[in-house]
Amino acid sequence: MTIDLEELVAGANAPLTDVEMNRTVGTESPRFELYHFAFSLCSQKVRACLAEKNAGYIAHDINLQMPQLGNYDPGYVRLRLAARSGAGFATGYTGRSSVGTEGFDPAVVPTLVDHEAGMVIVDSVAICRHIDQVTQMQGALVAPDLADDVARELAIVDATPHVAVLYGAHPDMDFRPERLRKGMAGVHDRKIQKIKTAREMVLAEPALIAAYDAKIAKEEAGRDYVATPDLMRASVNQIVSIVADLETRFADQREWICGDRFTLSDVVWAVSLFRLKWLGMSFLWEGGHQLNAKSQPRVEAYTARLFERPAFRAAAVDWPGIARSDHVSEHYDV
Ligand SMILES: N[C@@H](CCC(=O)N[C@@H](CS)C(=O)NCC(=O)O)C(=O)O
Repeated sequence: MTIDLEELVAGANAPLTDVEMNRTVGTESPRFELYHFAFSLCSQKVRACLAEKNAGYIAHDINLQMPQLGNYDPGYVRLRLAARSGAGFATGYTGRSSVGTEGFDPAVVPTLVDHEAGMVIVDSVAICRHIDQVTQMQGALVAPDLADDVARELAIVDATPHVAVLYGAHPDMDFRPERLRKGMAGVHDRKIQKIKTAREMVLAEPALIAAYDAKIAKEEAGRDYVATPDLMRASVNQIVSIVADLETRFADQREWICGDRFTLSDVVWAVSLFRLKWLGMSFLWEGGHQLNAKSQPRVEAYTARLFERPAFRAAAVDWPGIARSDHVSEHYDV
């Protein structure tokens, strides 16, 4: 099927009229348009990658929380469907957001349009890889000799159940910031309501109806998942293990996760570890906690190196509109 990319982009951009929420980063007339959300983990990975590469782009902030349809808007979903690579729709829920394990979600951020290549790209890992390949501004984030190591780390971060610990509470202890805790009550039902509103607008388009129906099924599964104590307990335990394993890979005193060179793996680890700290999970490396006794000092030292990176800070700490958390207050300048 041939697609008219510019028409799809125009359709996605039509409701995005707020100047503050649609701004150009870096060069004028950049080749990329990024549809993202300030707080979204996957968006932060992509923004950090763009910043590491010093690449310009138009940043369309799709506010996932406002009463507007945002990421459920038919124009935006049509754009994402143009990138579908053959992966089936995600309809279940495991607390992760990897396309590899969950399937394709037609109504999430981020989405990248590369005007020069004439492509729509979805999935943060695929987007970062693409940006790295087509931009020459700065050094490669995936050097050929490190490709396997980088891929292994990207897969580990992708398989971390970040979504579970954002939307759901550990049954014995909700360590998340209070504001988030309150905001998440009933969130899946609110999302489903919005998706149904969007679905009503496209009854004559079977491809969109299928996309919205899959998304509704996924959100219903998500609602059940976060209400199941054993699943939530297992998600936290999984993250405890992932961080303990990470510690072992630093046994040889390496500076970055793949050795002495900073790679795309470090970009995504920074975003992941900061999110875990933001949520109140620094006990993962500090230890001495009811949910994790053992400290992981090499991971802690790694977080200090990562969180100081200017590109990371610009994308995931200082980017306007990111909700604040007392758990990371020492990382804010003001
Ligand atoms: N595998 C995708 C996952 C994207 C994803 O789950 N995005 C979340 C934010 S990090 C989202 O847009 N959620 C909004 C929703 O489900 O309504 C990626 O890495 O880009």
